[in-house]
Amino acid sequence: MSTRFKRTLITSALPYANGPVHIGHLAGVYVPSDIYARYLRLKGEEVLFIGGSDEHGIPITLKARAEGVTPQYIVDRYHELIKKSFEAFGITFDIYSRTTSEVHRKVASDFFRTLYDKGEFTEQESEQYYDEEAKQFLADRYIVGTCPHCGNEKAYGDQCERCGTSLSPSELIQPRSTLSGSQPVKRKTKHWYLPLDKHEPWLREWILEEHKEWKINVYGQCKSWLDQGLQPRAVSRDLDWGVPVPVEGAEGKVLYVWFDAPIGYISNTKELLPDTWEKWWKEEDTKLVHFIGKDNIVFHCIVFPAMLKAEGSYILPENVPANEFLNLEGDKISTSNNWAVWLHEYLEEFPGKQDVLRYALTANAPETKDNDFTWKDFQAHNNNELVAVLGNFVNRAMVLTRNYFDNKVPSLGELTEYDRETIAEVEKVKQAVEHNLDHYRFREAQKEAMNLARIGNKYLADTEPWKTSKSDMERTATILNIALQVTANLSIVMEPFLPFTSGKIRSFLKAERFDWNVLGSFDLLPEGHALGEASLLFEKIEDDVIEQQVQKLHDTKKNNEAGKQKAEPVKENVAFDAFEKLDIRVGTVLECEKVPKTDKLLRFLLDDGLQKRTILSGIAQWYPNPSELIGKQVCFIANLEPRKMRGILSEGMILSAENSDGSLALIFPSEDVLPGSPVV
Ligand code: B3M
Ligand code: ZN
Repeated sequence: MSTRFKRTLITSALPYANGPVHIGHLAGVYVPSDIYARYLRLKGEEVLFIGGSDEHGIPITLKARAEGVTPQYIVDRYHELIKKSFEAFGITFDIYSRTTSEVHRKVASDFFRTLYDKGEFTEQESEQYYDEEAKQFLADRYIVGTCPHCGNEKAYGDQCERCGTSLSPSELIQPRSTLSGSQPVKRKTKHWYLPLDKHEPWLREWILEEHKEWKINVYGQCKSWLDQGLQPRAVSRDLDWGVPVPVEGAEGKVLYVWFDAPIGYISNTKELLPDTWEKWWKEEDTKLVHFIGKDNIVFHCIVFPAMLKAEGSYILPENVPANEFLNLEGDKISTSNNWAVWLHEYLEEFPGKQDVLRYALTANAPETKDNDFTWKDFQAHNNNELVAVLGNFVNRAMVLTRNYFDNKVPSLGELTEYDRETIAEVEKVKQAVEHNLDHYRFREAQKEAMNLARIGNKYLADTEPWKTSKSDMERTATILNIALQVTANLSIVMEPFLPFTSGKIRSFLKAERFDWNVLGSFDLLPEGHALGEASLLFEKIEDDVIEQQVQKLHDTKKNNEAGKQKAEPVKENVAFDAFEKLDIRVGTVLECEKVPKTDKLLRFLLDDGLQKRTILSGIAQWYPNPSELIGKQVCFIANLEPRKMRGILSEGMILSAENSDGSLALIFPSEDVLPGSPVV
């Protein structure tokens, strides 16, 4: 650590509590931040590692709506699940809290108020879509309509998922609210903005000049944002889920989720250390490091620093080592398509194998470009590296010592030239690992750590203690002493990467945890020290296990696609005569047109076999050219109590089939029949 800093505050992105966490989260953010925290702690440095769930924002309200439950119910469920998964993978947060906590509400609210009182916000009125039926403003995700680029009728107000174009709601053709289905109207609303344009000059200097050492992907993204010119950003929203805007006249408005979420790092620190949290956030000798994924770069490098600067008493991040994305078997990980390896499922299916996943993810970490996780690759890392190199070496050192030296550390005799070379190589590992970890190159660091096991393996293969034991026990003792010291070194160097394995090695050696500083030493285990019981560190993963996982992935995706179309449960049985009471018939469409001043209603005039009958049907949005229906035959309920809608008497109901997305399709008989024919 350079002399400027006395302590390190590590934060890792707060995952949205709207679903479980998957390998992409682990690879991109939580494993690297945990490696870093463990490494610094082992070095004896003062470290704080902050995590938590992000429990506000639209995706959570959408999920709640889809399930018919409250947002609180959703976040309670996923916060617990996420927290447990992280614990199981050995992510050593000092605190894992949540943005619905009381502390957070207050810290975020006060933060806003401070900026407000200092005049750091601008106020702007803008027009936003409003749903008059649901009586609320609509977030972009709550509006769907036809994509102006590809014609997809289910494009969202912020993006078309078919062609990938970013949209604004006003670009959608025939926009409709997902809350009520009605056409939203524009309404004026007032919001508070953080004038990023005002902050641009110092941000340019701070990032582009003073932080040229940031990872190239991070620096590049910041530069491109800055070069495009920063715009004021709204920090409030019209929504009923979030931290209320603490200003008079702001009823119905909450802090924008990206305003309150990063403050979550501060509130979680405060929750953990109510008396001393400020030294972590406000003293210049704290090194603040944010671990995030690439989609969060602008918020952590530009928006949050601008908020901190505007507040005035906070330090700025020293580094933001953002990762790119991890794909899965060649495709983008997707929660909604269930194309993911979920951590809670992995834990059930591969009990005790947390380190294997940690290892495979770090070996393949998307540090400088997007990377792909494949199960084959996972198997190869396990079988060819963990089993064949690390596990094999430790096992040989242990078993040979048990066989030849009664499970006690044998004495070190005279060293050969080759022994000295080996020792020199081991000594170099520390520096190589440190150099990479200090530069947030976790993948390279792990490779260097693994190199230690390779050195050990090669040493045993070259010195062949099983042969020397036949003639020269003194030489054999030296060889195994060296091998055991390498094993002890492995327990140190692997601790940040493979904490469970490292603990096991220590238990084999009956050793306490060593400090990082002694890494590279050859006097870690004293002569005569009695060793513990050893077992295999890793086991081979067979092809069928891997094939099953790949199959499962494809199956769940398929089921999921089918699931989207899944039918409603069948209603309660009714007696036959209840059915017979309904008079369902076929009628021929004589006229069909949209009811003026409505969005949904079509007026049908049917020939019902006896007379002409008017029926209104709320299917206009799916039949944009109603006149094309003239001449078609439709099914209708003839004896439904007539009712008046929009001043027109509707005499019955026309039958349509409803799709899972709520769209409706008329039902036609498969061939023409006489008007008035009963449906039986
Ligand atoms: N919840 C977005 C994400 O999970 C967001 C991160 C917040 S970090 C303050 O990608
Ligand atoms: Zn499109």
